[in-house]
Amino acid sequence: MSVTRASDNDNRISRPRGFPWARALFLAGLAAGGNAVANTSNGYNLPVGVTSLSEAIYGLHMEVFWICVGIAVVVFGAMIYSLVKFRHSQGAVPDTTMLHSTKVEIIWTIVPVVILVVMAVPAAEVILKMEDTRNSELSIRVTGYQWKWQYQYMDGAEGVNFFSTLSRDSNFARQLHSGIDPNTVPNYLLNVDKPMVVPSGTKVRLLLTSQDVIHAWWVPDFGVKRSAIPGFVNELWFRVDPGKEGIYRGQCTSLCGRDHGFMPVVVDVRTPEDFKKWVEEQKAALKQPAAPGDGPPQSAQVLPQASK
Ligand SMILES: [Cu+2]
Repeated sequence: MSVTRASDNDNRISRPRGFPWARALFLAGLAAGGNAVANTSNGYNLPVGVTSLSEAIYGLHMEVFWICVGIAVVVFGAMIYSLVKFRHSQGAVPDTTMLHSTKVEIIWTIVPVVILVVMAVPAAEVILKMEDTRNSELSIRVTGYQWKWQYQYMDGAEGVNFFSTLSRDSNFARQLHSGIDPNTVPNYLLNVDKPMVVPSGTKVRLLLTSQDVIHAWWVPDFGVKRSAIPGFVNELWFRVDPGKEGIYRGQCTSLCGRDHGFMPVVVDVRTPEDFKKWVEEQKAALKQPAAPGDGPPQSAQVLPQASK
């Protein structure tokens, strides 16, 4: 009942929107073979991503970036102009009339306050949006283990439950003295046996926790990253834009032990119709009676002991 499709969907990589040069850099990156990460980053900036959240974060980032550029131009412009125009060799005499000028002090207090408020308002809006997990249409419980992820579906996909571990080819290649060149392994250390499958255009809520140490679930293209902490349930949400179906990759981003680098996150985004089909396949597989001597069906997976 293998449903792993990660490798045959790899050509569905989203491209960056926006400036033509960003696209050119992205394509140059592909041509240079730097296609290890299927994301929308051009390598020089944050990825725009494929969710409304990631787009809002990117927009905020660029807004603040341009404000900083404006400040730099004004400050360094005034500085360089003063250095050149009033240099000692031109007979410049220090002007002492502006010492303790109340007018100047008021201006250089008010201007930064206005700039900070201008930045704080959109930042607060984005943060509130990120935290708003209400009205989600699909919830998935995500549990971190040393060193794998477990995905337990709720709502319409209740009962679907599986582990997602590093793909076998990456796992072979990573062993000491394996003799396998990692460059020959597609999506080396960024591929799993069973990716999380979610529908596009749907508000998906993840409930994150952990069974051992602190892990963190991160998919840059979704604009989400959150810690999975034992004894706590953290929430995050994302809604992938319709038309952006494909494979998206991320990693555990909390230093969680020896194999921290070997528990990637892979999300397979499908259209709602394809997702429904996938859920039905999974549920049908759950109902299949186990062959004699087969042990428990795969659905009734026993939680693994954390390996030492
Ligand atoms: Cu981890």
